[in-house]
Amino acid sequence: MKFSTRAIHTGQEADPTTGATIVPIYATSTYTQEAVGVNKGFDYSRTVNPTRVALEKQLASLEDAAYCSAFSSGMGATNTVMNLLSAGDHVVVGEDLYGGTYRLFSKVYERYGITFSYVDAAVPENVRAALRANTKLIWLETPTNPLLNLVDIASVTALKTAGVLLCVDNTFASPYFQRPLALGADIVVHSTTKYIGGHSDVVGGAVITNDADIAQRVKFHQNAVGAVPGPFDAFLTMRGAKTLALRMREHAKNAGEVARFLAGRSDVAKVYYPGLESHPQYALAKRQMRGFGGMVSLVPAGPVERAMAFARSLKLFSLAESLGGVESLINHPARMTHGSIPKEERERRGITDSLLRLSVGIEDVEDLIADLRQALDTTAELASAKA
Ligand code: P1T
Repeated sequence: MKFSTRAIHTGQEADPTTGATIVPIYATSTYTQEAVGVNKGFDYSRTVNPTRVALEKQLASLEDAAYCSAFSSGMGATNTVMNLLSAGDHVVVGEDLYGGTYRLFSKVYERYGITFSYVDAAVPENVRAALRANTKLIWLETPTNPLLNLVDIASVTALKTAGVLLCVDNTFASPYFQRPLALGADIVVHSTTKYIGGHSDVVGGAVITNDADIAQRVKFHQNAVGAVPGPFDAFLTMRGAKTLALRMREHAKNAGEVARFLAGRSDVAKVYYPGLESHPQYALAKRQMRGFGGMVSLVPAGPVERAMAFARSLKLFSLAESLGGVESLINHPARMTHGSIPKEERERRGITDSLLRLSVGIEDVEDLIADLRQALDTTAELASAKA
């Protein structure tokens, strides 16, 4: 079956007890057993819940994978991948990544005796150079948050040595546009809060793999640690994911038009979008992704005050963290999503105080461009002010 069919049907057979066409919200923490150890495959909802199981089957199928464990947040998913490691292990990390992931690695797992090397993974050779005898994991985002750089997943797969797992955070592309497992990744992580849920009304995460051993270890930790989504969250995420293909096509179409509009403005200093021919990795984006996604970052010309005034002047793009919902958002990475990265480190990576990130929604693109135009025009006099 094709992607859109699987999104709507996989894991979502009619309910065996009632025939309900839509998977019910099984709001139960526990299950009545016939005798000790005799049950219908369900014993306690931290361990297993039918609504969550349906979501897990749906999400696995979207990544063309065999196994999925769902979590209460993207960070819950990331944390569980880190639970597979032990003190003394080393991780190579693509340095352009979500600030919360950096915070988890640097503030939590360093204390547990795990070490990290941050590299510019846009150059795969940098990943190879950072590998050590005790490296157990390579952690990548592509496209990256917030600079929309790409990492060549197949090239990194080719250089990894035995015993090293490759995990790709596929949140920005979504499984509709990119399937890292097919390119050799061992594990895919999602913040399902974003495109998969798609409506900014639920927080969640997923760990997806084709490797039975990894899947079993992730399941063990899902139950042992307990960062599981409740049945209501699983239901909302599953409902959102049914329309992922439709939404992603619109997000990408709108983002492409927004990026081209911004690139044509002389008062916009920089535009980051993998679908622009001027993007340094445009060729890789065309090869590795089936579409360029819905995220666009920009630096308006002028000082920081201009960037801030521009963000405030927008009427349709809400100033908010997160991304991937049907509504457009604008985010200031330096002070919002990436505030946990020290300023010096942030700036070295290119996350300047004037960088803004757009999550381009699926409103009518003419309205979105009109909003961006009026916000640029009304702040134009600040563009020539000295930085
Ligand atoms: O917020 P949560 O569902 O826990 O997901 C964390 C996460 C993981 N990976 C990536 C690539 C992410 O972007 C995020 C969350 N990001 C934001 C909230 C944001 O606005 O960038």
